[in-house]
Amino acid sequence: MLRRRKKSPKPDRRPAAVARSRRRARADVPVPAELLIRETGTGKDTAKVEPIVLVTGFEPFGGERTNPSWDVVERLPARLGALRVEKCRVPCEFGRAIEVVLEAIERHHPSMVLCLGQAGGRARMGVERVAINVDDARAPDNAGVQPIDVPVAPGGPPAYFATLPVKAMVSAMRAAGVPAELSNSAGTYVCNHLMYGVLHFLATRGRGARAGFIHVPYAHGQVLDKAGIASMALETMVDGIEAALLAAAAHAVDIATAEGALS
Ligand code: PCA
Repeated sequence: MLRRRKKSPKPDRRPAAVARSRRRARADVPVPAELLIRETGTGKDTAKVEPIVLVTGFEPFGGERTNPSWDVVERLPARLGALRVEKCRVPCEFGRAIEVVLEAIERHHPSMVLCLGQAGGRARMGVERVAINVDDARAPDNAGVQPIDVPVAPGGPPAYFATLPVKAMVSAMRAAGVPAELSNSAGTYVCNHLMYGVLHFLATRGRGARAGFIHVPYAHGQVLDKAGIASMALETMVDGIEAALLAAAAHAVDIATAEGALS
């Protein structure tokens, strides 16, 4: 039988920081940045700490050896104007893609989230306006899963609009000399799935962070064996994303330019 140890007076097991917190606060000691409420881009009265943007890109899929969405993210600087840039590489897998990005959101507490994905065949940078609540995969994802007509979030709203200023971002990319367009469909594959998942999470538990999605064309190196297919230089895409991020940080409210589509 196990013998009970004699009880000795309880030691103070609180972590040192907690134990110390009994001390009176001193007015001249600054509050550590990580304890301040982060700037959300919406209020004037939030503490002035460096705003953080989380930018994500996907791993290769569909037989490609690279994915320009991640190649662009890798090339972004760690700082952009007043923004601190955090990066996250996302698996091209239904479910797991959302999990990985939500983990990164919990880790970095960004005020903006911009996800990038490859849209092979498109000629311009495409800022997505809307994500819809359906997975309808034309091909299996990188885990071999192929959902057909399954909701991203059962019981969730049919769609979410991007909460970043999509038109200001398109216009800033063009001003930087980068071909860009507003897109009204992110498709029904893993990119739409991720965009919907992130917007759904932020709408329900987001502390005011804004989010959006940009589809990028193939990089030049991907079309060497593909005739008649559009591509863009990675450096041009990087210029575009930098311009889009700065525009997003500068516009709490979107601009009202005519970007509508006829069909
Ligand atoms: N593009 C795919 C998924 C991953 C990516 O980069 C899409 O458009 O859904």
